Amino acid sequence: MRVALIIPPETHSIESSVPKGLESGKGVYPKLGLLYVAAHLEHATGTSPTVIDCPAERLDHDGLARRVAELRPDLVGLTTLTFNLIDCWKAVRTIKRLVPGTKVCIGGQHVTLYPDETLDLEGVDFVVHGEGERTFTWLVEALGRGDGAAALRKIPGLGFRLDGERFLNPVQDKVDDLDILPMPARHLVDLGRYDHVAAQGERLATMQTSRGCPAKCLFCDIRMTKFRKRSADNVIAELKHLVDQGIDDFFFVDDTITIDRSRLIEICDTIKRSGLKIHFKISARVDTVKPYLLDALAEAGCYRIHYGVETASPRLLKYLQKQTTPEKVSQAFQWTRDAGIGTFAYCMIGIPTETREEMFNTVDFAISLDPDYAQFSICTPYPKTALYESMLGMGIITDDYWRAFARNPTEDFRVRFWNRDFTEEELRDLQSECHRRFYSRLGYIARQARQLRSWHDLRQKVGLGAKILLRQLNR
Ligand code: B12
Repeated sequence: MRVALIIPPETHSIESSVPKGLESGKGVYPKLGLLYVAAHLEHATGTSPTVIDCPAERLDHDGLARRVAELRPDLVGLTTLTFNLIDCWKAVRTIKRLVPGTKVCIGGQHVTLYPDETLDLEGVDFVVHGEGERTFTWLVEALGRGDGAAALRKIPGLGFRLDGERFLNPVQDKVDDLDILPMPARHLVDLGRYDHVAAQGERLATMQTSRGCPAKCLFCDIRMTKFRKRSADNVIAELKHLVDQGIDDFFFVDDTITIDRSRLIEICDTIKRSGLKIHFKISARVDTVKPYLLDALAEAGCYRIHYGVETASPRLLKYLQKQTTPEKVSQAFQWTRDAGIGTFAYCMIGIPTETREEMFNTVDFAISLDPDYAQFSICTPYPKTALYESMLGMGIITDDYWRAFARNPTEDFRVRFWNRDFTEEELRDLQSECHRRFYSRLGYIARQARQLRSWHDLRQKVGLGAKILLRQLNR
Protein backbone atom coordinates (compact mmCIF):
# COMPACT_ATOMS: atom_id res chain seq x y z
CA MET A 1 0.00 0.00 0.00
CA ARG A 2 1.33 3.44 -0.95
CA VAL A 3 0.94 5.72 2.06
CA ALA A 4 1.62 9.47 2.09
CA LEU A 5 1.71 11.58 5.26
CA ILE A 6 1.22 15.28 4.63
CA ILE A 7 1.75 18.51 6.55
CA PRO A 8 -0.48 20.86 4.54
CA PRO A 9 0.66 24.31 3.36
CA GLU A 10 0.09 27.03 5.97
CA THR A 11 -1.06 29.68 3.49
CA HIS A 12 -4.55 30.10 4.99
CA SER A 13 -3.85 29.54 8.69
CA ILE A 14 -6.26 31.56 10.81
CA GLU A 15 -4.78 34.47 12.74
CA SER A 16 -4.32 33.42 16.35
CA SER A 17 -3.52 35.43 19.45
CA VAL A 18 -0.14 36.25 17.97
CA PRO A 19 0.06 38.52 14.90
CA LYS A 20 0.76 36.64 11.63
CA GLY A 21 3.78 38.89 11.06
CA LEU A 22 5.37 37.59 14.27
CA GLU A 23 4.32 33.96 13.74
CA SER A 24 5.45 33.65 10.11
CA GLY A 25 8.82 35.33 10.64
CA LYS A 26 10.06 32.75 13.15
CA GLY A 27 10.95 29.72 10.99
CA VAL A 28 9.70 26.14 10.55
CA TYR A 29 9.85 23.19 12.99
CA PRO A 30 9.59 19.51 12.10
CA LYS A 31 6.06 18.30 13.00
CA LEU A 32 6.73 15.51 15.48
CA GLY A 33 3.19 14.14 15.62
CA LEU A 34 3.24 12.89 12.05
CA LEU A 35 6.80 11.57 12.35
CA TYR A 36 5.77 9.48 15.39
CA VAL A 37 2.87 8.06 13.40
CA ALA A 38 5.22 7.29 10.48
CA ALA A 39 7.78 5.60 12.74
CA HIS A 40 5.21 3.32 14.38
CA LEU A 41 3.86 2.30 10.94
CA GLU A 42 7.34 1.52 9.65
CA HIS A 43 8.24 -0.53 12.72
CA ALA A 44 4.98 -2.49 12.78
CA THR A 45 4.45 -3.10 9.05
CA GLY A 46 7.70 -2.28 7.24
CA THR A 47 5.69 0.21 5.14
CA SER A 48 7.70 3.41 4.67
CA PRO A 49 5.29 6.26 4.02
CA THR A 50 6.25 9.27 1.91
CA VAL A 51 6.24 12.41 4.08
CA ILE A 52 5.45 15.73 2.37
CA ASP A 53 6.12 18.72 4.69
CA CYS A 54 4.72 21.62 2.66
CA PRO A 55 5.83 24.51 4.96
CA ALA A 56 9.38 23.13 5.13
CA GLU A 57 9.49 22.36 1.39
CA ARG A 58 7.85 25.73 0.67
CA LEU A 59 5.10 23.94 -1.26
CA ASP A 60 1.82 25.76 -1.82
CA HIS A 61 -1.40 23.98 -2.74
CA ASP A 62 -0.47 23.76 -6.43
CA GLY A 63 2.90 22.31 -5.50
CA LEU A 64 1.22 19.79 -3.23
CA ALA A 65 -1.24 18.87 -6.00
CA ARG A 66 1.66 18.11 -8.38
CA ARG A 67 3.36 15.88 -5.74
CA VAL A 68 0.18 13.95 -5.00
CA ALA A 69 -0.65 13.50 -8.71
CA GLU A 70 2.85 12.01 -9.22
CA LEU A 71 2.66 9.76 -6.16
CA ARG A 72 -0.96 8.52 -6.57
CA PRO A 73 -1.06 7.20 -2.97
CA ASP A 74 -3.66 4.64 -1.81
CA LEU A 75 -3.96 6.34 1.58
CA VAL A 76 -3.09 9.89 2.65
CA GLY A 77 -2.76 10.95 6.28
CA LEU A 78 -2.88 14.70 7.01
CA THR A 79 -2.09 16.49 10.28
CA THR A 80 -3.84 19.60 11.49
CA LEU A 81 -4.20 22.07 14.32
CA THR A 82 -7.44 24.05 14.43
CA PHE A 83 -5.39 26.99 13.10
CA ASN A 84 -4.47 25.14 9.90
CA LEU A 85 -7.83 23.47 9.27
CA ILE A 86 -8.66 25.62 6.22
CA ASP A 87 -5.45 24.52 4.48
CA CYS A 88 -5.95 20.93 5.59
CA TRP A 89 -9.48 20.71 4.14
CA LYS A 90 -8.37 22.50 0.95
CA ALA A 91 -5.66 19.83 0.55
CA VAL A 92 -8.23 17.04 1.11
CA ARG A 93 -10.43 18.31 -1.70
CA THR A 94 -7.42 18.75 -4.02
CA ILE A 95 -6.36 15.14 -3.37
CA LYS A 96 -9.88 13.83 -3.96
CA ARG A 97 -10.17 15.82 -7.20
CA LEU A 98 -6.82 14.63 -8.56
CA VAL A 99 -6.77 11.01 -7.27
CA PRO A 100 -10.43 10.13 -6.47
CA GLY A 101 -9.52 6.57 -5.39
CA THR A 102 -7.20 7.73 -2.64
CA LYS A 103 -8.47 7.30 0.92
CA VAL A 104 -8.01 10.33 3.17
CA CYS A 105 -7.38 10.25 6.94
CA ILE A 106 -6.94 13.32 9.18
CA GLY A 107 -5.36 13.40 12.64
CA GLY A 108 -3.89 15.93 15.02
CA GLN A 109 -4.88 18.14 17.94
CA HIS A 110 -7.88 19.61 16.10
CA VAL A 111 -9.31 16.19 15.31
CA THR A 112 -8.90 15.11 18.92
CA LEU A 113 -11.05 18.12 19.86
CA TYR A 114 -13.63 17.81 17.03
CA PRO A 115 -13.61 14.22 15.65
CA ASP A 116 -17.26 14.18 14.58
CA GLU A 117 -17.14 17.52 12.81
CA THR A 118 -13.92 16.58 11.00
CA LEU A 119 -15.34 13.24 9.85
CA ASP A 120 -18.28 15.09 8.31
CA LEU A 121 -16.08 17.30 6.15
CA GLU A 122 -16.44 16.52 2.42
CA GLY A 123 -13.70 14.20 1.18
CA VAL A 124 -12.73 12.79 4.60
CA ASP A 125 -12.87 8.98 4.84
CA PHE A 126 -11.13 8.45 8.19
CA VAL A 127 -10.27 10.44 11.31
CA VAL A 128 -7.94 9.49 14.12
CA HIS A 129 -8.64 11.19 17.45
CA GLY A 130 -6.18 10.98 20.34
CA GLU A 131 -2.69 9.55 19.97
CA GLY A 132 -2.29 8.27 16.43
CA GLU A 133 0.64 5.85 16.44
CA ARG A 134 -1.24 2.59 17.02
CA THR A 135 -4.58 3.58 15.46
CA PHE A 136 -3.07 4.60 12.11
CA THR A 137 -0.99 1.41 11.94
CA TRP A 138 -4.11 -0.69 12.62
CA LEU A 139 -5.97 1.26 9.93
CA VAL A 140 -3.25 0.59 7.32
CA GLU A 141 -3.18 -3.11 8.26
CA ALA A 142 -6.99 -3.33 8.08
CA LEU A 143 -7.13 -1.61 4.67
CA GLY A 144 -4.33 -3.90 3.50
CA ARG A 145 -6.50 -6.90 4.41
CA GLY A 146 -9.53 -5.30 2.80
CA ASP A 147 -11.41 -5.34 6.11
CA GLY A 148 -14.99 -4.06 6.24
CA ALA A 149 -16.92 -1.94 8.74
CA ALA A 150 -17.15 -4.69 11.37
CA ALA A 151 -13.36 -4.96 11.70
CA LEU A 152 -12.81 -1.21 11.44
CA ARG A 153 -15.27 -0.73 14.30
CA LYS A 154 -12.77 -2.52 16.56
CA ILE A 155 -10.00 0.03 16.05
CA PRO A 156 -9.97 2.44 19.02
CA GLY A 157 -9.53 6.10 18.13
CA LEU A 158 -10.76 5.61 14.55
CA GLY A 159 -13.70 7.35 12.89
CA PHE A 160 -14.77 6.33 9.39
CA ARG A 161 -17.40 6.55 6.67
CA LEU A 162 -17.93 3.39 4.65
CA ASP A 163 -20.71 2.40 2.24
CA GLY A 164 -22.88 5.28 3.44
CA GLU A 165 -22.41 4.38 7.10
CA ARG A 166 -20.50 6.50 9.60
CA PHE A 167 -18.84 5.38 12.83
CA LEU A 168 -16.72 7.07 15.50
CA ASN A 169 -14.96 4.55 17.73
CA PRO A 170 -14.09 5.60 21.29
CA VAL A 171 -10.68 7.19 21.78
CA GLN A 172 -7.99 4.75 22.87
CA ASP A 173 -5.98 4.88 26.08
CA LYS A 174 -2.87 6.96 25.95
CA VAL A 175 0.47 5.17 25.80
CA ASP A 176 1.63 5.11 29.42
CA ASP A 177 5.24 4.02 28.95
CA LEU A 178 6.47 6.30 26.15
CA ASP A 179 9.65 4.24 25.81
CA ILE A 180 7.70 1.69 23.74
CA LEU A 181 7.21 4.19 20.93
CA PRO A 182 9.79 4.12 18.12
CA MET A 183 11.59 7.46 17.78
CA PRO A 184 10.10 9.84 15.20
CA ALA A 185 10.91 8.86 11.56
CA ARG A 186 13.01 11.92 10.80
CA HIS A 187 14.78 10.02 8.01
CA LEU A 188 11.60 10.61 5.99
CA VAL A 189 12.18 14.38 5.93
CA ASP A 190 15.16 16.63 5.08
CA LEU A 191 16.25 18.00 8.46
CA GLY A 192 18.28 20.66 6.65
CA ARG A 193 15.03 22.48 5.82
CA TYR A 194 14.19 23.45 9.41
CA ASP A 195 15.47 26.53 11.23
CA HIS A 196 14.30 29.17 13.67
CA VAL A 197 15.04 32.87 14.13
CA ALA A 198 16.08 32.31 17.76
CA ALA A 199 18.05 29.11 17.21
CA GLN A 200 21.51 28.70 18.78
CA GLY A 201 23.07 25.92 16.75
CA GLU A 202 23.46 25.07 13.06
CA ARG A 203 20.99 22.22 12.61
CA LEU A 204 17.68 22.14 14.47
CA ALA A 205 15.40 19.32 15.58
CA THR A 206 12.34 19.06 17.80
CA MET A 207 12.12 16.30 20.37
CA GLN A 208 9.56 15.14 22.95
CA THR A 209 10.57 13.46 26.21
CA SER A 210 7.16 13.56 27.95
CA ARG A 211 3.47 14.13 27.28
CA GLY A 212 0.83 15.85 29.36
CA CYS A 213 0.76 18.61 31.99
CA PRO A 214 -1.11 18.49 35.33
CA ALA A 215 -1.38 22.29 35.61
CA LYS A 216 -4.76 24.03 35.37
CA CYS A 217 -4.19 27.01 33.07
CA LEU A 218 -7.66 28.01 31.88
CA PHE A 219 -6.58 28.90 28.30
CA CYS A 220 -4.79 25.63 27.50
CA ASP A 221 -6.39 22.43 26.19
CA ILE A 222 -3.62 20.20 27.51
CA ARG A 223 -4.43 21.21 31.10
CA MET A 224 -4.90 18.61 33.85
CA THR A 225 -3.54 15.73 31.79
CA LYS A 226 -1.40 12.95 33.21
CA PHE A 227 2.35 13.53 32.91
CA ARG A 228 3.82 10.55 31.05
CA LYS A 229 7.51 10.26 30.40
CA ARG A 230 10.36 8.51 28.59
CA SER A 231 13.32 7.17 30.56
CA ALA A 232 16.58 9.11 30.53
CA ASP A 233 18.31 6.29 28.62
CA ASN A 234 15.60 6.31 25.96
CA VAL A 235 15.95 10.08 25.55
CA ILE A 236 19.75 9.93 25.37
CA ALA A 237 19.62 7.22 22.69
CA GLU A 238 17.57 9.55 20.49
CA LEU A 239 19.84 12.51 21.24
CA LYS A 240 22.93 10.49 20.27
CA HIS A 241 21.20 9.29 17.10
CA LEU A 242 20.49 12.90 16.07
CA VAL A 243 23.88 14.27 17.08
CA ASP A 244 25.39 11.62 14.80
CA GLN A 245 23.42 13.30 12.01
CA GLY A 246 24.87 16.70 12.78
CA ILE A 247 21.96 18.06 14.84
CA ASP A 248 23.25 20.40 17.52
CA ASP A 249 20.17 22.47 18.47
CA PHE A 250 17.13 20.87 20.09
CA PHE A 251 13.67 22.27 20.90
CA PHE A 252 12.11 19.95 23.50
CA VAL A 253 8.39 20.41 22.71
CA ASP A 254 7.26 18.91 26.03
CA ASP A 255 4.55 21.09 27.55
CA THR A 256 6.35 21.13 30.92
CA ILE A 257 9.52 18.99 30.88
CA THR A 258 10.38 20.15 34.44
CA ILE A 259 7.41 18.38 36.09
CA ASP A 260 9.68 15.47 37.07
CA ARG A 261 12.91 17.14 38.23
CA SER A 262 14.83 13.98 39.15
CA ARG A 263 14.32 12.49 35.67
CA LEU A 264 15.43 15.74 34.05
CA ILE A 265 18.51 15.86 36.28
CA GLU A 266 19.28 12.30 35.19
CA ILE A 267 18.93 13.32 31.52
CA CYS A 268 21.23 16.34 32.06
CA ASP A 269 23.86 14.31 33.95
CA THR A 270 23.82 11.62 31.25
CA ILE A 271 24.25 14.27 28.51
CA LYS A 272 27.25 15.70 30.41
CA ARG A 273 28.81 12.29 31.12
CA SER A 274 28.33 11.19 27.48
CA GLY A 275 30.24 14.26 26.26
CA LEU A 276 27.40 15.19 23.85
CA LYS A 277 27.92 18.83 22.79
CA ILE A 278 24.40 20.15 22.19
CA HIS A 279 22.29 23.27 22.62
CA PHE A 280 18.67 22.94 23.67
CA LYS A 281 15.65 24.95 24.80
CA ILE A 282 12.70 23.87 26.88
CA SER A 283 9.33 25.11 28.15
CA ALA A 284 8.75 25.21 31.90
CA ARG A 285 6.45 26.51 34.64
CA VAL A 286 8.08 29.01 37.02
CA ASP A 287 7.02 26.87 40.02
CA THR A 288 8.83 23.76 38.72
CA VAL A 289 12.43 25.08 38.59
CA LYS A 290 15.08 25.22 41.32
CA PRO A 291 18.68 26.54 41.21
CA TYR A 292 20.19 23.01 41.31
CA LEU A 293 18.04 21.94 38.34
CA LEU A 294 18.90 25.09 36.39
CA ASP A 295 22.62 24.53 37.00
CA ALA A 296 22.33 20.96 35.69
CA LEU A 297 20.39 22.19 32.64
CA ALA A 298 23.00 24.87 31.91
CA GLU A 299 25.87 22.39 32.14
CA ALA A 300 24.05 20.03 29.76
CA GLY A 301 23.63 22.74 27.11
CA CYS A 302 20.31 24.42 27.86
CA TYR A 303 20.45 27.95 26.36
CA ARG A 304 16.84 29.12 26.83
CA ILE A 305 13.76 28.40 28.90
CA HIS A 306 10.29 29.47 27.70
CA TYR A 307 8.13 30.46 30.69
CA GLY A 308 4.41 31.19 30.83
CA VAL A 309 4.41 34.60 32.62
CA GLU A 310 0.99 35.70 31.32
CA THR A 311 0.33 38.83 33.45
CA ALA A 312 1.78 40.96 36.28
CA SER A 313 -1.64 41.06 37.93
CA PRO A 314 -2.19 38.60 40.83
CA ARG A 315 -5.98 39.00 40.33
CA LEU A 316 -5.72 37.93 36.68
CA LEU A 317 -3.24 35.11 37.42
CA LYS A 318 -5.90 33.77 39.79
CA TYR A 319 -8.61 34.15 37.11
CA LEU A 320 -6.45 32.21 34.63
CA GLN A 321 -5.83 29.49 37.30
CA LYS A 322 -2.11 29.86 36.63
CA GLN A 323 -1.27 28.98 40.26
CA THR A 324 1.76 31.27 40.23
CA THR A 325 2.54 34.76 41.59
CA PRO A 326 4.61 37.65 40.17
CA GLU A 327 7.10 37.00 42.96
CA LYS A 328 7.54 33.36 41.90
CA VAL A 329 7.95 34.51 38.28
CA SER A 330 10.65 37.04 39.23
CA GLN A 331 12.40 34.41 41.35
CA ALA A 332 12.46 31.85 38.52
CA PHE A 333 13.78 34.37 36.00
CA GLN A 334 16.48 35.50 38.45
CA TRP A 335 17.57 31.91 39.14
CA THR A 336 17.58 31.14 35.42
CA ARG A 337 19.75 34.19 34.68
CA ASP A 338 22.10 33.24 37.55
CA ALA A 339 22.51 29.81 35.94
CA GLY A 340 23.51 31.54 32.68
CA ILE A 341 20.41 30.40 30.77
CA GLY A 342 18.41 32.74 28.52
CA THR A 343 14.67 33.19 28.85
CA PHE A 344 11.55 33.72 26.72
CA ALA A 345 8.53 35.33 28.43
CA TYR A 346 5.07 34.39 27.14
CA CYS A 347 2.76 37.22 28.21
CA MET A 348 -0.90 37.83 27.64
CA ILE A 349 -2.99 41.01 27.32
CA GLY A 350 -6.69 41.63 26.76
CA ILE A 351 -7.72 39.19 29.49
CA PRO A 352 -11.43 39.66 30.30
CA THR A 353 -11.84 42.70 32.66
CA GLU A 354 -8.12 43.66 32.27
CA THR A 355 -7.45 47.42 32.11
CA ARG A 356 -5.05 49.26 29.77
CA GLU A 357 -2.94 50.11 32.84
CA GLU A 358 -2.73 46.41 33.81
CA MET A 359 -1.61 45.55 30.27
CA PHE A 360 1.22 48.06 30.38
CA ASN A 361 2.12 46.86 33.90
CA THR A 362 2.67 43.47 32.28
CA VAL A 363 5.03 45.06 29.74
CA ASP A 364 6.97 46.80 32.52
CA PHE A 365 7.02 43.52 34.47
CA ALA A 366 8.33 41.67 31.40
CA ILE A 367 11.04 44.30 30.97
CA SER A 368 11.97 43.87 34.68
CA LEU A 369 12.39 40.12 34.13
CA ASP A 370 14.95 40.99 31.42
CA PRO A 371 14.26 38.01 29.13
CA ASP A 372 15.91 37.49 25.72
CA TYR A 373 12.49 37.61 24.08
CA ALA A 374 8.91 38.39 25.08
CA GLN A 375 5.67 37.67 23.24
CA PHE A 376 2.44 39.50 24.08
CA SER A 377 -0.47 37.35 22.92
CA ILE A 378 -4.03 38.64 23.09
CA CYS A 379 -6.04 36.41 25.44
CA THR A 380 -8.03 34.19 23.08
CA PRO A 381 -10.46 31.51 24.21
CA TYR A 382 -9.15 28.63 22.10
CA PRO A 383 -11.40 25.72 21.11
CA LYS A 384 -12.48 23.33 23.83
CA THR A 385 -10.37 25.08 26.47
CA ALA A 386 -11.87 25.58 29.94
CA LEU A 387 -11.79 29.35 29.25
CA TYR A 388 -13.94 28.92 26.12
CA GLU A 389 -16.29 26.32 27.61
CA SER A 390 -16.81 28.40 30.79
CA MET A 391 -17.66 31.49 28.74
CA LEU A 392 -20.09 29.39 26.66
CA GLY A 393 -21.56 28.00 29.88
CA MET A 394 -22.00 31.48 31.40
CA GLY A 395 -23.67 32.73 28.23
CA ILE A 396 -20.91 35.31 27.67
CA ILE A 397 -20.29 33.52 24.39
CA THR A 398 -23.70 32.85 22.91
CA ASP A 399 -22.80 30.91 19.74
CA ASP A 400 -20.29 28.02 19.67
CA TYR A 401 -18.28 29.62 16.87
CA TRP A 402 -15.31 27.22 17.12
CA ARG A 403 -17.62 24.24 16.53
CA ALA A 404 -19.23 26.11 13.64
CA PHE A 405 -15.74 26.65 12.20
CA ALA A 406 -14.91 22.97 12.71
CA ARG A 407 -18.07 22.08 10.75
CA ASN A 408 -17.38 24.56 7.96
CA PRO A 409 -13.84 26.03 8.00
CA THR A 410 -14.11 29.20 5.92
CA GLU A 411 -11.47 31.86 5.27
CA ASP A 412 -13.60 34.65 6.71
CA PHE A 413 -13.32 33.10 10.18
CA ARG A 414 -11.83 35.43 12.78
CA VAL A 415 -10.69 34.53 16.27
CA ARG A 416 -12.59 36.53 18.90
CA PHE A 417 -11.29 38.37 21.92
CA TRP A 418 -13.45 38.85 25.00
CA ASN A 419 -12.34 41.98 26.81
CA ARG A 420 -15.49 44.02 26.46
CA ASP A 421 -13.69 47.35 27.07
CA PHE A 422 -11.68 47.20 23.85
CA THR A 423 -12.43 46.52 20.21
CA GLU A 424 -10.37 43.94 18.30
CA GLU A 425 -8.55 46.76 16.55
CA GLU A 426 -7.76 48.47 19.85
CA LEU A 427 -6.42 45.19 21.25
CA ARG A 428 -4.26 44.60 18.16
CA ASP A 429 -2.91 48.17 18.49
CA LEU A 430 -2.22 47.63 22.19
CA GLN A 431 -0.45 44.38 21.25
CA SER A 432 1.77 46.21 18.76
CA GLU A 433 2.45 48.90 21.37
CA CYS A 434 3.45 46.24 23.95
CA HIS A 435 5.91 44.63 21.50
CA ARG A 436 7.21 48.05 20.44
CA ARG A 437 7.80 49.13 24.07
CA PHE A 438 9.65 45.89 24.82
CA TYR A 439 11.75 45.64 21.64
CA SER A 440 12.54 49.36 20.98
CA ARG A 441 14.75 49.77 24.06
CA LEU A 442 18.25 50.81 22.89
CA GLY A 443 19.93 48.67 25.55
CA TYR A 444 17.96 45.66 24.34
CA ILE A 445 18.77 46.30 20.65
CA ALA A 446 22.49 46.70 21.52
CA ARG A 447 22.43 43.38 23.43
CA GLN A 448 20.74 41.60 20.50
CA ALA A 449 23.30 43.11 18.11
CA ARG A 450 26.13 41.71 20.25
CA GLN A 451 24.55 38.22 20.08
CA LEU A 452 24.16 38.09 16.25
CA ARG A 453 25.58 34.83 14.85
CA SER A 454 25.52 35.37 11.05
CA TRP A 455 24.25 37.52 8.14
CA HIS A 456 21.26 35.14 7.92
CA ASP A 457 20.63 35.77 11.65
CA LEU A 458 20.94 39.54 11.10
CA ARG A 459 18.52 39.53 8.14
CA GLN A 460 15.94 37.44 10.04
CA LYS A 461 16.13 39.59 13.20
CA VAL A 462 16.17 42.95 11.40
CA GLY A 463 13.19 41.79 9.33
CA LEU A 464 11.20 40.84 12.45
CA GLY A 465 12.47 43.87 14.38
CA ALA A 466 11.38 46.29 11.66
CA LYS A 467 7.85 44.84 11.63
CA ILE A 468 7.67 45.27 15.42
CA LEU A 469 9.07 48.81 15.52
CA LEU A 470 7.01 49.98 12.53
CA ARG A 471 3.87 48.34 14.05
CA GLN A 472 3.45 46.18 10.97
CA LEU A 473 2.95 42.91 12.87
CA ASN A 474 -0.62 42.59 11.67
CA ARG A 475 0.34 42.81 8.03
C1 B12 B 1 5.65 22.54 19.48
C2 B12 B 1 4.34 23.31 19.45
C3 B12 B 1 4.26 24.43 18.61
C4 B12 B 1 5.38 24.83 17.68
C5 B12 B 1 5.43 23.95 16.45
C6 B12 B 1 4.08 23.66 15.87
C7 B12 B 1 3.85 22.17 15.58
N1 B12 B 1 2.65 21.88 15.14
O1 B12 B 1 4.65 21.34 15.75
C8 B12 B 1 5.04 26.30 17.35
C9 B12 B 1 5.82 27.19 18.31
C10 B12 B 1 5.30 26.73 15.90
C11 B12 B 1 3.57 26.35 17.71
C12 B12 B 1 2.75 27.38 17.27
C13 B12 B 1 1.43 27.45 17.64
N2 B12 B 1 0.76 26.66 18.49
CO1 B12 B 1 1.55 25.13 19.33
N3 B12 B 1 2.11 23.58 20.22
C14 B12 B 1 3.23 22.93 20.22
C15 B12 B 1 3.18 21.78 21.25
C16 B12 B 1 3.79 22.28 22.53
C17 B12 B 1 3.83 20.46 20.85
C18 B12 B 1 3.35 19.91 19.47
C19 B12 B 1 3.96 18.54 19.34
O2 B12 B 1 4.96 18.34 18.69
N4 B12 B 1 3.34 17.58 20.07
C20 B12 B 1 3.87 16.24 20.13
C21 B12 B 1 3.16 15.31 19.12
C22 B12 B 1 3.65 13.89 19.31
O3 B12 B 1 1.78 15.35 19.45
P1 B12 B 1 0.69 15.70 18.34
O4 B12 B 1 1.22 16.72 17.41
O5 B12 B 1 -0.58 16.00 19.04
O6 B12 B 1 0.52 14.33 17.50
C23 B12 B 1 -0.14 13.22 17.98
C24 B12 B 1 -1.65 13.21 17.70
O7 B12 B 1 -2.23 14.48 17.59
C25 B12 B 1 -1.78 12.38 16.46
N5 B12 B 1 -1.58 13.00 15.17
C26 B12 B 1 -1.03 14.19 14.87
N6 B12 B 1 -0.99 14.38 13.54
C27 B12 B 1 -1.53 13.24 12.97
C28 B12 B 1 -1.76 12.90 11.63
C29 B12 B 1 -2.35 11.65 11.36
C30 B12 B 1 -2.60 11.26 9.92
C31 B12 B 1 -2.72 10.77 12.40
C32 B12 B 1 -3.35 9.46 12.10
C33 B12 B 1 -2.49 11.12 13.75
C34 B12 B 1 -1.90 12.36 14.01
O8 B12 B 1 -0.79 11.39 16.65
C35 B12 B 1 0.38 12.03 17.16
C36 B12 B 1 1.15 11.03 17.99
O9 B12 B 1 0.39 10.53 19.05
C37 B12 B 1 1.62 21.59 21.36
C38 B12 B 1 1.14 21.00 22.69
C39 B12 B 1 1.13 19.46 22.61
N7 B12 B 1 1.34 18.90 23.75
O10 B12 B 1 0.93 18.83 21.61
C40 B12 B 1 1.12 23.02 21.12
C41 B12 B 1 -0.21 23.19 20.40
C42 B12 B 1 -0.31 22.23 19.23
N8 B12 B 1 -0.12 24.54 19.87
C43 B12 B 1 -1.24 25.19 19.94
C44 B12 B 1 -1.44 26.52 19.51
C45 B12 B 1 -2.74 27.19 19.93
C46 B12 B 1 -0.46 27.18 18.76
C47 B12 B 1 -0.56 28.59 18.18
C48 B12 B 1 -1.87 29.02 17.58
C49 B12 B 1 -0.14 29.53 19.30
C50 B12 B 1 -0.26 30.97 18.96
N9 B12 B 1 0.63 31.53 18.34
O11 B12 B 1 -1.20 31.55 19.29
C51 B12 B 1 0.53 28.55 17.09
C52 B12 B 1 -0.10 28.07 15.75
C53 B12 B 1 0.90 28.01 14.66
C54 B12 B 1 0.33 27.30 13.46
N10 B12 B 1 -0.43 27.99 12.67
O12 B12 B 1 0.60 26.13 13.29
C55 B12 B 1 -2.36 24.35 20.53
C56 B12 B 1 -3.28 23.83 19.38
C57 B12 B 1 -4.70 23.75 19.78
C58 B12 B 1 -5.62 23.48 18.59
N11 B12 B 1 -6.88 23.60 18.83
O13 B12 B 1 -5.21 23.20 17.47
C59 B12 B 1 -1.52 23.25 21.27
C60 B12 B 1 -2.23 21.93 21.39
C61 B12 B 1 -1.17 23.82 22.64
C62 B12 B 1 -2.32 23.95 23.62
N12 B12 B 1 -2.00 23.73 24.76
O14 B12 B 1 -3.38 24.23 23.35
N13 B12 B 1 3.22 25.31 18.50
